[in-house]
Amino acid sequence: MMDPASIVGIIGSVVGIADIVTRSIRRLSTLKTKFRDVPFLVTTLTGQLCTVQAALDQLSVWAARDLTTDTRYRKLATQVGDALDCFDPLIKALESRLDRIEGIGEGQVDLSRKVSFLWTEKELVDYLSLLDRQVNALTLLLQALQCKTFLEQEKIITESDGQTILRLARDRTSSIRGFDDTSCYDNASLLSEDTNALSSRFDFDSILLSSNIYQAVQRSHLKQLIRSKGRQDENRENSTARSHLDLFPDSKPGGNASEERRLRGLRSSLGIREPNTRDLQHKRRDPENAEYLQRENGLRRPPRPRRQRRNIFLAGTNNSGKSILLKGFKILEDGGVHNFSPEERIKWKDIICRNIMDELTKTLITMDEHGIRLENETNMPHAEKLSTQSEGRKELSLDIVQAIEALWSDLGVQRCHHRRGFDFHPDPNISYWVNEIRRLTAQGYQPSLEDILKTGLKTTGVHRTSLKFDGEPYEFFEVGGTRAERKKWDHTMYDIHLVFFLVDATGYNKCLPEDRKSSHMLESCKLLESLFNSEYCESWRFVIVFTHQDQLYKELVYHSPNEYGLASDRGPPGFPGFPDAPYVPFSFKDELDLEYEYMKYLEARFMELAPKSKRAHMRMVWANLVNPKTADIQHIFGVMRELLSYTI
Ligand SMILES: Nc1nc2c(ncn2[C@@H]2O[C@H](COP(=O)(O)OP(=O)(O)O)[C@@H](O)[C@H]2O)c(=O)[nH]1
Ligand SMILES: [Mg+2]
Repeated sequence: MMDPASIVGIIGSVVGIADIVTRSIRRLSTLKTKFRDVPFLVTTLTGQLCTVQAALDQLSVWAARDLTTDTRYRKLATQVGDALDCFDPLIKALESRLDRIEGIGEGQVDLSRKVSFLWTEKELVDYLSLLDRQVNALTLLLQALQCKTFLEQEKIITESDGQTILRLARDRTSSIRGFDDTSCYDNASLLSEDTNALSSRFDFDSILLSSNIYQAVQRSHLKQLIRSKGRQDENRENSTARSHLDLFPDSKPGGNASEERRLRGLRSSLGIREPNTRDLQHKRRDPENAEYLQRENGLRRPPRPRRQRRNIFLAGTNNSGKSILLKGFKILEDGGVHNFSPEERIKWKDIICRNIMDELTKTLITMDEHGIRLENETNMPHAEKLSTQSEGRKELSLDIVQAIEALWSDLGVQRCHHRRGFDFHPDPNISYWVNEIRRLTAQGYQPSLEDILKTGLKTTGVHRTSLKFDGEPYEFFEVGGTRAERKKWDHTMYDIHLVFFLVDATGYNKCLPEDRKSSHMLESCKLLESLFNSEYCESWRFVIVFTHQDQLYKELVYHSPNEYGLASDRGPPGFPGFPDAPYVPFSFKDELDLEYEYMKYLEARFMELAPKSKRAHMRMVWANLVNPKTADIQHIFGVMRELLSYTI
């Protein structure tokens, strides 16, 4: 039984049976080739399995991503988890039946009776019905994963069609278990009475056929069948002889390599696309992977001359994560780790040490301003030392390290840190730094990539960075985000293909450093609006990246985005940052709801800012930019690639 709250578990579990699906297609085709009077339903079953294969192909791209930390996918898992619980036993049931039929010796039974031994025709209809329901749920999951926004995802899942698909998939659990049970081989039929009504009886006919993804998959499957039929007509004679050799692995000597060759031959004769693991790994980077969205959005994709340089602009208010995103891209670049050579990493060491001292000093000043006292009086000399002796230092001496550790464990400092609010927002990564401080001060310390990602450095002016991905050149424009800096943006914006607009998702509770009365979040909204009004906007695609996702839940609990929210007793009343954020009732059922509601709201809010004509060329992504393990940067890169593959 899979973990119902893990999308990774669901995807992993269904993708894990891809091999069985491929094998089953091959074995069913063997049956079809050998017996002319094989029921038509076996062809239908093969077709349905090809659809499954196409869906699994797409899902395996998602399996490569770490989705464990993403609220959207955790929520999705709870919605579709049960419905897909039966997918695995259903496919395995087919395999065990096929094992059984192949286990019967040639002389023991008339070959044509093998097929009916596999299943009676009625049973086959029932099996197809069950498979359809699971495939519907699978397709729905795929569709939901591809959604650009929370709103779209929720719409797909909660609309009555989606609910019906999930309910039908869940309803048949016991029947599926019945198919998995070999004792029912001799039962006449488990469910059906009428096989003639095949094309009209399944719910998927009306529901699934209307979904874009299904239509896309089905179209491709039909094309394959037509191609395959053409080939079969041409080579009917040869094909029978060849298939006999190809499809019965035991009749030919050879190890895995020859088996694989045979499989390839089979797939190609069926018109089934060759699964290629390398291809799958790179699929997210491959513009071809955008086909679903392209079809869905009706976007055009003319042939694009390769190696045309793409200009990317990183926009957003100060501290929204622009520089961190660029660092992530540098790491991702072809041979990217070389962008951070040992010499360069050492340069970051001074910045890291300076940042930690500044952070603690800033906290002490804020405590002073708000009358928050140190809980432990013996820490007073430490505070004194840090305030007076850290000035201008780049290195962390042992006495400063001891002072920082003692102060960080003081309850007064902790209280101030958690009290952070509109006018005081410490570095979100400060607890990481204090915990790691001994490593940072050890002999020969060299900052890791994660250390570098977690280090902020104020940007001024406009910086161009040229990077290459798969040999294609990209030019990134990184800029300072304060109001004064934004005046310098203008002259770089005329030849831009894509704008990354970064928004600190926790910024509803932060002021701007240059104007302590203005909210970071509202400033982001205004800035995005002004970009949409720019004369050059016509040719820009937009990717809105909501950053600091790792901080979001904690922030929401401590400081609700509206005065009636969950933490109104702890957050500042009449909170100025985001006054019309949704009401989050105190008794939310699980912690995800709080975060989910907010994320949904934010997406809708930013989507509204975009002119309707721009929405098809706009994507929204949630990210934790500072943790290289979450693969969020790779995902953002994939989204960028996908958008750039469209002409606007
Ligand atoms: N925890 C966390 N910190 C982040 C994230 N994105 C950015 N930061 C931090 O936010 C600060 C500002 O980031 P930076 O890229 O310099 O912002 P910029 O002014 O837009 O260039 C840095 O201290 C980063 O470490 C994130 O997703 N999670
Ligand atoms: Mg910056």
